[in-house]
Amino acid sequence: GAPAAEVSQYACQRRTTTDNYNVVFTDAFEVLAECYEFNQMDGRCLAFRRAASVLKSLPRGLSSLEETHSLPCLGGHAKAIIGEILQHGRAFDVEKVLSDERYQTLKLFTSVYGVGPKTAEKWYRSGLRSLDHILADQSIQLNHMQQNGFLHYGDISRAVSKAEARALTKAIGETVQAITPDALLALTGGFRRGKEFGHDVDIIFTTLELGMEENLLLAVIKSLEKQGILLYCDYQASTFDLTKLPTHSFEAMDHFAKCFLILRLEASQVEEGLNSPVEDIRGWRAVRVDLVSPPVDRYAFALLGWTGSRQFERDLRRFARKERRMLLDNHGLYDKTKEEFLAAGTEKDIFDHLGLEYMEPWQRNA
Ligand code: 8DG
Ligand code: MN
Ligand code: MN
Repeated sequence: GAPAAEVSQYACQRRTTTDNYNVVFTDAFEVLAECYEFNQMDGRCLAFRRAASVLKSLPRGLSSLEETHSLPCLGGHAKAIIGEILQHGRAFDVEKVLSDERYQTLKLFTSVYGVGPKTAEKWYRSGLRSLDHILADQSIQLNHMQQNGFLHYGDISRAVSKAEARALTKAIGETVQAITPDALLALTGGFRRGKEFGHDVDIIFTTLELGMEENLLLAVIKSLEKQGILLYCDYQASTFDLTKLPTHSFEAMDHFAKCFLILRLEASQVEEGLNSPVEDIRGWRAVRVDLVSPPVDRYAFALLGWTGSRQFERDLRRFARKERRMLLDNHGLYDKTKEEFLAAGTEKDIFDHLGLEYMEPWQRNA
């Protein structure tokens, strides 16, 4: 057949759907990336995340090591892992990590909402090995987020289904509409990319009237509380500064008004029932929900940023900086050559400014 087209080193130039034909390899790479993350080896961690991302974009599964020669972002270690898996069905380094007590424990501890690698490490060092150990330890002071992480552990460690995400989008949409009838709202994050399951539900909304967006978010939170479905709320007021240039970092969280919530979802709200027979009998489940409310003139940038994937966003920013001398983040796009901000009303405008072919949300699963 025709020679395969060259694969770009940038995820924003690779159309990546949710169909991953190389899941045996990418799962192995994710384990190693996570292990390096726990050991604060950020370079190696990113290298394996990049390698996984490249394989996710391929139209078929790798069947020989030769096929990797033309691919970008695959180092010697990654190729060795691929070779081992092709030959034996598994790789020694990956097996070693998976059976490592430290890795297993840090993975368990960070599965609690509000517990990051640093806290997990601290607990591990003090000899703790299970969630029961932590709850029983009188000397540990859990913060509010972690308390709720433990309280709702069973529910929020279980995947959220598309039907559940749709039900919550409808509920939030109606709440927003009751306050501001002409608001803009979209389901974003992994579900906008077409994923069947996610770890949370990400929703973006704003007012058509500039400057009213933060009030809307506050009113929505108040309403959710009144409806009796707000189980936990971490509200972060806007720290957005119009005059600031986009950050040089590829990872930056944004400065928009947002909140990280745990909401109560009733089984009766979900057409296909809850994603668990146990919760379905109970009649409700807890779900992690993120809401973000950017000013309307930044809506396109925020929507693009919150749609992800993280690897796709990272490479959009890297591409902008390295190939276009532009700075991109969730707030805007700055052209360093022209020394001016480039406005955008849609995501397509941003791809156009960057001279990139448009990628649909479902092609951004890098
Ligand atoms: P998942 O929930 O299905 O596991 O995957 P996801 O939807 O892709 O991941 P996510 O962790 O919910 O993040 C969705 C996008 O939101 C991701 O591209 C990162 C982006 N994001 C920002 N700013 C912020 C922020 O301040 N906090 C959080 N939590 N996410 C943010 O752009
Ligand atoms: Mn999400
Ligand atoms: Mn999220």
